[in-house]
Amino acid sequence: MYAVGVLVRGPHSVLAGAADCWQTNPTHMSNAPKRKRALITGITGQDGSYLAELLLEKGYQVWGMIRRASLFNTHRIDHIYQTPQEENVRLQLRYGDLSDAGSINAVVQESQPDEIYNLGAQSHVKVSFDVPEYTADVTGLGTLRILDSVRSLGFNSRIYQASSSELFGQAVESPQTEATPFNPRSPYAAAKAFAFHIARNYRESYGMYAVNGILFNHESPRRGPTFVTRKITRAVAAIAAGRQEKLFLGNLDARRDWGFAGDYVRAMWLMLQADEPEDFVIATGTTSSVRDFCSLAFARAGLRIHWSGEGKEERGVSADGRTLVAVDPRYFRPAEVANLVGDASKAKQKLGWEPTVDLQGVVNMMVDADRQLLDEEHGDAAVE
Ligand code: NAP
Ligand code: F7E
Repeated sequence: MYAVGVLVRGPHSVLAGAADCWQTNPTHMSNAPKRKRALITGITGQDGSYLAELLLEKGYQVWGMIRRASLFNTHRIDHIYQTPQEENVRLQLRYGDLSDAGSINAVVQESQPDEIYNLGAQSHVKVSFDVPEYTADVTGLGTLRILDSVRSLGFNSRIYQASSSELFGQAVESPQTEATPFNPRSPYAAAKAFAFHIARNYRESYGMYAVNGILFNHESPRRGPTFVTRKITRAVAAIAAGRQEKLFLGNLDARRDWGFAGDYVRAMWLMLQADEPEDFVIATGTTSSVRDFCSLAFARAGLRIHWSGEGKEERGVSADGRTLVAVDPRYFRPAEVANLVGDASKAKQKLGWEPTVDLQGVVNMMVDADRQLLDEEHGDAAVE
């Protein structure tokens, strides 16, 4: 195994918020309090990177499990990365894979975490139709491997499971709460349903502190480029710069409750600080269509679009008559989730959690970041 470390810089100073994470350690030789230790799977992903920043700010010792790739896949955490030769290393990375129980056991054993955030997953809904068995293995069974590793090692680690609003699928009520029945519509959602229930089962069977955060869609400039919001904001940046002609999308009618990822990782942390292990819905409470998101994103770049036509013939057209958005059925899904909107009242009441960024704020942040990125790159912003 290889180890890398981190020197926390700027706003992520080791001094910032450190008081949040000290704990006494009765087994420790000295009387000095020790730092809390957190293990994050999926640390190289959107949420993992924001969560790592948050925990470092709070003074944690952070361990991240990363998987081997043929190219560097740590760009989202490069700004908090430093070599293991530095002093006071606070972030350590270990190779591992959610499909490999041995590697999970090794990193859990070595890090002895107070808290585990299981964010690793094959997280793309449409791709899960292409690789259903792999998705079930990593996104579903991977969660069981984490839980059983902690159980068999006899650790008291608190475990956060990244559950998803996709569990509600073709939702039977609106808005969705912790009590809304699940109705998964994809291999991804089915895998997350297994993960949800096995986390709850380990909590009930073995008294483990394992909780599900049922998070609705959350976005940021670090969102993967094939999720619809980022696909749109990258295309808007490229079109506004004259580097791309049009954007092809799938179902423009789909409605989602979009929040900001930075707000949502704060909720994950709060869930593991509660007195009792409980599951929570995390959402903004407003829903908008893909079409709405598009209109807002183009407007942010100074391009007003109007919509004409219906179904596969629908177009987003600029004031000067150019088609900037067209529908390509290749992006339709075998089964679609039409409309999601969450009610996060329980999180507000019990955790004091509320979102700080609304949809317009998310759109502005993402469009501005992608335009700046394009300016800096002076390169080609090829959009999938
Ligand atoms: P993401 O950007 O796709 O990140 C997924 C992470 O999982 C990446 O670090 C990825 O590594 C890692 N991973 C993938 N396969 C793995 C494997 N076999 N073994 C170990 N790690 C693996 O996802 P995200 O948006 O940050 O979401 C975080 C979690 O929350 C996921 O579980 C997702 O399903 C769930 N969730 C997300 C949302 C949302 O709106 N973002 C909402 C609800 C739930 P690479 O970097 O190497 O690919
Ligand atoms: O799709 C529609 C698409 O891929 C949103 C993941 O983080 O959130 C995410 O899953 C909607 C869908 O996210 C395109 O059909 C239209 O209705 O951005 P998405 P998702 O499927 O909601 C949940 C909560 C998770 O847990 C997941 O991990 O947008 N849509 N046209 C499109 N979607 C994509 N990707 N690309 C299109 O061209």
